[in-house]
Amino acid sequence: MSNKNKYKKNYKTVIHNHYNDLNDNTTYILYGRFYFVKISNFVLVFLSKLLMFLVSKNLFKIISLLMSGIIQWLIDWLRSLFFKTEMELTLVGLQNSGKTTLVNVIASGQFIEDAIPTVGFNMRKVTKGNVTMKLWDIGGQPRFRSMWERYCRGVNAIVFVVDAADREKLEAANTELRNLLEKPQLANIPVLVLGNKNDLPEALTADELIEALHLKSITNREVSCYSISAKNQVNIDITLQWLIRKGKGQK
Ligand SMILES: Nc1nc2c(ncn2[C@@H]2O[C@H](COP(=O)(O)OP(=O)(O)OP(=O)(O)O)[C@@H](O)[C@H]2O)c(=O)[nH]1
Ligand SMILES: [Mg+2]
Repeated sequence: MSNKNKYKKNYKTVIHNHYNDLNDNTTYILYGRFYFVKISNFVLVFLSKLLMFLVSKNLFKIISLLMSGIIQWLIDWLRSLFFKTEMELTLVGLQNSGKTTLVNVIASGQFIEDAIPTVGFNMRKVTKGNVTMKLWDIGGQPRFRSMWERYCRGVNAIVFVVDAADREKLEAANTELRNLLEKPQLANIPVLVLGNKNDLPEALTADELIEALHLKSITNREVSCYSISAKNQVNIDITLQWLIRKGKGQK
């Protein structure tokens, strides 16, 4: 075979192979696209059918699940808010008025008959629901009264306990309350006056105590007054509600 013929044959073979390659690639690409479109169509149809099935069969379930999830989230959020509520309260008042007894009742619900006079102060942490209260119970004897102001600084509320049945000591209670409230460091701190021992017949009512202690003349802060009995646990619930409201910064 001459060189010319050899060249012609090789040239034909190259051209032929080239077309074959082209055809193979095109077929491959076409089939690839075809399967891709087929598969993706199949997946989409399958998913939409599955969704339709779930929605038609379990629509009520899905909605209730969603609702319960949202409600649970809301409850958790509110609970987390309340758990953060920590407050400090200071109980002051003349000796024998019932401060330590009241703290025991709030903490354990029990009346302890023979409470011993407090020397200095006691501190108790009490948790009620989602509120943690730090209760400073200060001795009421004259030698401890100079401490009252220091322990009342920065608290959420001052609880002034009065023996409502001990009429002879009312004037002294009035003087001590005035002395305390005129301290500039204690300005604006809300005060709850508790007329304790209302289980005794000679005890003053809340209105009588408001009158006797001239509470209506105190206008530069919030003052409330309840008649309670730590012994019989009378009005302890409204006392706690008042205190907890102060912890949450509510009026
Ligand atoms: N009848 C009656 N007695 C009470 C009541 N609360 C307290 N007492 C009595 O009053 C006395 C004095 O109670 P405390 O709790 O020690 O008084 P306090 O204010 O803490 O006294 P100091 O610590 O000295 O300041 C005790 O004998 C108690 O049993 C009450 O509601 N009714
Ligand atoms: Mg005491």
